Amino acid sequence: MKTALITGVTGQDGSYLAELLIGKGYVVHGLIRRASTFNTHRLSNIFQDPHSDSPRLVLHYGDILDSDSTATLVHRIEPDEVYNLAAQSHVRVSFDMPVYTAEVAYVGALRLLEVLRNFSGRRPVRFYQASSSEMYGDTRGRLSETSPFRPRSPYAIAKVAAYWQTVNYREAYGLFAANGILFNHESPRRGETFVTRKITRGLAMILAGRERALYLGNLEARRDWGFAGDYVDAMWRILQADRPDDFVIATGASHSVRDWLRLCCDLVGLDPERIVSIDRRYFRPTEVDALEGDPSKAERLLGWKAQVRFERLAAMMLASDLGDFGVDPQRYPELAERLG
Ligand code: NAP
Ligand code: F7E
Repeated sequence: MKTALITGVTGQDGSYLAELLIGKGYVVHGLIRRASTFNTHRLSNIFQDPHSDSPRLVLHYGDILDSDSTATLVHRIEPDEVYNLAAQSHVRVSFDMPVYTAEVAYVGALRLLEVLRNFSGRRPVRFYQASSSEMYGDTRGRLSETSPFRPRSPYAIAKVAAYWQTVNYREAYGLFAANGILFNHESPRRGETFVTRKITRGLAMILAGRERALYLGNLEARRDWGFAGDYVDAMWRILQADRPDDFVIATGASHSVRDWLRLCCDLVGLDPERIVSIDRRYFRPTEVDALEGDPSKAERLLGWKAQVRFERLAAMMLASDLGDFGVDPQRYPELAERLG
């Protein structure tokens, strides 16, 4: 039975990855931060059964910035695989908190790599780093593993540094350390301030009579949006490869924020012109105008391919948010048809 450690287990990807690994028979250990309120709602359906002898998910308090407690944990649980998903992951917020973002997203990854370099003398371990399409920033065209990075935010710069540390630990110390360069991926568990979820949740609140308007920033930005459930499968495949390597994970198709807004509004019969206002507060000092990935290396070497496309993703997220606000998705024929 394999053992995995996930940092960032309480986040969108951490929760899907924990489910995937448990389904494959792993014992999963997750690092969680102490908070004054519950922060484990995304994990509630897979919590360890206190009456079971075989734990499925074990949570440990810690922080990616606290390498002493991480080292103690790693030496105690002896993981076969470590997935580093912990980060201050909001690009807009990284302009307000650049140093903190760098400490968590970059120095946190470096500290964990140091812990694993020491531990790997005892047992082989595989390390996954959550790298991001934001690292490409201003680079144009279909982006692959050989495209240059031109980061445009404190978040992206921190992720570029963590990317290169991961490569360096692989080359300098022979650690099985790999980067997944993941393009935007969404789900009903997406954080509520990222634009796809902000829109699906905002429309659901309007239809439930809780809100009257939705305030957004730059509608012209283009992203390559996929489904988080598909993307955690790619993370796992990256660590099962014969040798450590770096992979772009994307759908290969991009759309604008305006396209997403229009599609979601069409699915529930709302007119975006009537409900959306543009608010300058949501613009970024430097924007990444367009990102589209070329996932052919992952398709060829990992046998991975994105399954859920743009329209289905929107329908899935809208239906979930409507349900949360007590609105039956079946009331909207276009949405019901997409849900199948
Ligand atoms: P998310 O929902 O924002 O989750 C981030 C996770 O990191 C949360 O569990 C958070 O814990 C944890 N965390 C933050 N600071 C921490 C610290 N100091 N110590 C320990 N844990 C800490 O992000 P996500 O969408 O799941 O993304 C997962 C990873 O992939 C992130 O590194 C992100 O930057 C990267 N990524 C995401 C995408 C995407 O489109 N989703 C694309 C490329 C790369 P709390 O719950 O306590 O806040
Ligand atoms: O913005 C525009 C915004 O915040 C997407 C993170 O997971 O993916 C994510 O980063 C676009 C941007 O995601 C609003 O200006 C317009 O152009 O949903 P987002 P992101 O910045 O692409 C990458 C791959 C990561 O690695 C990150 O961790 O949408 N936009 N209006 C808006 N964005 C937000 N958040 N809110 C708005 O009101």
